[in-house]
Amino acid sequence: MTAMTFPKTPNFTGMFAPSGVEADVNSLPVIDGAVPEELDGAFYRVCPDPQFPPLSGDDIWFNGDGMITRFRFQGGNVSLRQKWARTEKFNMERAAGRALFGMYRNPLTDTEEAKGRVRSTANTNVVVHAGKLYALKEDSPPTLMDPETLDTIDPVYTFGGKMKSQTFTAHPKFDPKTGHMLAFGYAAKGLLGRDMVYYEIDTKGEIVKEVWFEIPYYCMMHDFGVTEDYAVFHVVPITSDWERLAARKPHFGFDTKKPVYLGVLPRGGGAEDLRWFSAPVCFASHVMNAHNDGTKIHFDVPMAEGNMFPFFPDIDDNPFDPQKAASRMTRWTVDLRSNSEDIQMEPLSDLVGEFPRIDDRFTGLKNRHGFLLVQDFSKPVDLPGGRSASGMLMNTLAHIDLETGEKDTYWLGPVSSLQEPAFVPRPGSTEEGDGYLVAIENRLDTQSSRLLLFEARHVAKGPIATLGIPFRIRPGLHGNWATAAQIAG
Ligand code: V55
Ligand code: FE
Repeated sequence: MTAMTFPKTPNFTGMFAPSGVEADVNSLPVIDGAVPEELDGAFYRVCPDPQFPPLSGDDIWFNGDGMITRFRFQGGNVSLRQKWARTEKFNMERAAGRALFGMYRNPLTDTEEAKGRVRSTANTNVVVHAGKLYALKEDSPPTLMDPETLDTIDPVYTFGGKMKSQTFTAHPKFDPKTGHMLAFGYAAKGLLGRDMVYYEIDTKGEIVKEVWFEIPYYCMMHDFGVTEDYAVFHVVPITSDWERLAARKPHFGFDTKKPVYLGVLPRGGGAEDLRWFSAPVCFASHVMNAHNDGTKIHFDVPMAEGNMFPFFPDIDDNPFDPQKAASRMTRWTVDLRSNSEDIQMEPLSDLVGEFPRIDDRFTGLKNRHGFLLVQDFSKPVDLPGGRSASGMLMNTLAHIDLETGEKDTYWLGPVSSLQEPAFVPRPGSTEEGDGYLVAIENRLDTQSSRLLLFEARHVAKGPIATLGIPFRIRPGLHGNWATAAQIAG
């Protein structure tokens, strides 16, 4: 293996410099406050962290190898374990001592050795279900890991061969009543295709429901919504085709000429029951929650007027517009009893933000408390250039009361950006929002990281515990809390 030189680009420098740290830390130092002793479980999260310099000169953040971090809470102590997911890509590249896979979701740019192999980086989300840790990338099957050791059990897990889809979403949901994992795959029969499949997976980890259907056009189906009775799929024109891949353009581009669709699939039904609604073009990716009131379906998303991803540019070369990229919580509503195909849209908050979360025990149910990372542009920034390397400075944590419209926010100061929080229920409680939010803070001035714990319904009072992390954690995507009992299976 030769020495590694990464590109000197924003994707590979500063907070985004590759980390490669695999670690075991017995006890994170408490800088301020205290961790409640009763918390017994772990916060799992993942970030892209490229093992090798890219084949293609530069590379987008979304293409790095999944590095998993586990913060284990027990008796007031928090330990840390961090390990790369051993995906097929990771193992092959480690053996070769260099990158073999090329651009994000473009197998035409792969080396001969990589052709036909699973391209997963497992870099988008980590969830615990049936005692197993799933590291997820939406272009591939899950990578199955041991939730204690973070050792990889199966780099390409297909539920014992029962999963016929080539892909599995990074945003599965958990039905709070049945404990089932609800998921889907898109481009399920092959890259760029319109085939989708919906899955329900029981508490033993077995696929118990499977519905195949087609979406109106190929696009990035990054997330979805579930309610007690329906699965809800939003089709937003972050799209692609083989010409783009052959031309080595970024896989996705935003097409303002296409409408947005919302597909509603009755969970008890089949593909013939799927109904599509539509609206003029807009951007929405993550789903806070959804619920149904009879045949009326409500779907809550951070929504922007235009493209939010500068690295997936407009397909007609319209310039990126930061104003139009500002997303605000919006409620989409459709009614299966109505003949109208329109999606009604109504604002829920004026805060500009993304990475929506809830008390996950209310997934699919009408929830009152929403949590969001917010960009508060009115606050000072004390950094060279005034921004983080990603261009997104999530300087504020917000709790939104969806019933009263009240907001409760905490500004982290002029040098900090927060990563996505996860909800931690208070042991013994069942009341919505009774618990904590855990999140990694990026300190952009010193390029260091801390772990923060907030009371979920009182974020304005600031963290109740601040813990030091002895090395820089790369900016991440998603994570989740699992109780000790859930980890044990
Ligand atoms: C996202 C992240 C991904 C991806 C597709 O919206 C969408 C986030 C980290 O990778 O492949
Ligand atoms: Fe996501």
